Amino acid sequence: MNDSAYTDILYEKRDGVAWITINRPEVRNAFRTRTVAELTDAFSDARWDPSVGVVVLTGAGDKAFCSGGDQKERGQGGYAPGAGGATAQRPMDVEALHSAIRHIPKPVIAMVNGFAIGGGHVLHVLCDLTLASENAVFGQTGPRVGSVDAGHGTGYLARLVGEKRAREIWYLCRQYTAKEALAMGLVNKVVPQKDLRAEVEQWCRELLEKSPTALALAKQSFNIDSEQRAGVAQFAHTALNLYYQTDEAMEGRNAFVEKRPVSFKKYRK
Ligand code: 2NE
Repeated sequence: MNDSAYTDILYEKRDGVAWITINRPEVRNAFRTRTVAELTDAFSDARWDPSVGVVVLTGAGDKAFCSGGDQKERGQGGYAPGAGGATAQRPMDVEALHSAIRHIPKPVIAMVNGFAIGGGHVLHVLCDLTLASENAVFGQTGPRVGSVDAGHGTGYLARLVGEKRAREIWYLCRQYTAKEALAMGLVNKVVPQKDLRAEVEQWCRELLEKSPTALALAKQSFNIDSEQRAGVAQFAHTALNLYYQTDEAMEGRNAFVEKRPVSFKKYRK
C-alpha cells in the first residue's frame, strides 16, 4: 500500500519519529477494516525504515485516541470486508495489527488524547509506553457490545494491572480516568492536554539518543514472556468471528448502534 493512498490514517515521518494518527474523529477514531489494514501497513513501513527510531500512535482531534471496532461496519459474522472501499476486501485482521505493534523492534508510544475504549484500549495496552492527557478515559466495552478480545486484550492487560483489576475492567465495562489509569500502572505519565504533544516529543528525543540495538533487544526480551499469548490471540480471534455470528453478539452491537439499552437476559444458560 502506498501511504498516499491512506484515507483513514495520517502517516508522517519526521526527525526519527513515525507519527501514525487514526483519522476518523467523527466516530471517535473507531477503526474499520480499512483502518486496520492501513495501520498495519504503516507499522510495517516504520519497521523497515532505518530513519525511524520511535513510533507514536495517536488519534485525530481532542476527544479520542480510539474507540475500537467500528460497530456500524460490523454485521453478523464480523466486520464487513469491503465496506471500507475497493482496497479493503480482506476481513478485518486486528491480530495482525497487534502483532505489528508488538514485533516492531522499536519503542511504540501511545499518545492517548481522549477515549481509549474497547479495541482502542487494547491498542494502547499493547504499545510499549502510554502517555495520556488529563482528559483521557480508559475502558473495555466488549461484554456490553457483544465482543471480546480474549487474546492479548485480556491476558496482556492482566500483566499490566493484575488479575483482579483486569477482570473488573473486562467484566464491568466501566470507564476510568487518566488519574485512575496512572494509579493502576496502565499508563506511564499524565499531563495537561495542551502539554501532551511536547511531552511525547521529549520522550521521543530521549529514546532516539539510546542505542537502537539495545532498545530492540530489550523490547524483544520483554516480549518473550508474553509471546506464548500470540497463539492464544490467533485462537481468540477465530473464536470471536464465530461468536460474532450469534444473535447474542448482534444484540450487543445493535443496542449500541440503535442507541438503546442492551438485553442479554435470554442468552443466559
Ligand atoms: C467512545 C465513547 C465512550 C464516546 O462517547 P461520546 O458520548 O463522547 O460520543 P458518542 O456520541 O457515543 O459518539 C460520537 C459518534 O461516534 C460514533 C457514535 O455512534 C456517534 O455517532 P453519531 O451518533 O454522531 O452518528 N462512535 C463512537 N464509537 C464508535 C464505534 N466504536 N463504532 C462506530 N461508531 C462509533 C462511545 O462512543 C462508545 O462507547 N463507543 C463504542 C465503544 C465500543 O464499544 N467499541 C467497540 C468495542 S469491541 C472492539 O473494539 C473489538 C473487539 O472487542 C475485538 C476485536 C476488534 C474490535
